[in-house]
Amino acid sequence: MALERTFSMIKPDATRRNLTGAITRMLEEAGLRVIASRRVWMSRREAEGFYAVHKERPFFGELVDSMSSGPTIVQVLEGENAIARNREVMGATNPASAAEDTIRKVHALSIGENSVHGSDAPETAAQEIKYWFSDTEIVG
Ligand code: IDP
Repeated sequence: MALERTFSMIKPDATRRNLTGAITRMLEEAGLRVIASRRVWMSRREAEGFYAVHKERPFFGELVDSMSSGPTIVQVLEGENAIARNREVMGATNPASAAEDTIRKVHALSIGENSVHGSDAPETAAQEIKYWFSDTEIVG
């Protein structure tokens, strides 16, 4: 399969606990290459825009609060089958159900503070990359 790109975030619960390196290493060991990376403290408005698809969900307010509570690392990852591979190494949304050795099993605190985000499909990956990065910031 050709190289694919996906969008990833290391969330504030993880940067607060100084896990940026540990999580990036797990992504790299899964065969993913960081081809763009930036540290941002997103505003509530940016978090609301990024997660607009969830705006009717009961946890939306909590999600926006948490994502704007501290620094996030936004990244573009590249690799074979990168979208599925990233979802696999992230583990299930709820860390209690995540498989052994996944990022969420090892590091996440709860279903809300679950340490990482990863795009779930090619269309969302393209949209999410564009939300945070210009073409010149991505160096493959
Ligand atoms: P995903 O991040 O595994 O793709 P989604 O269902 O798309 O999961 O949810 C987006 C994010 O919203 C989750 O990563 C998590 O931070 C938060 N979230 C999802 N479900 C809940 C919940 O029941 N309570 C609190 N936060 C939640």
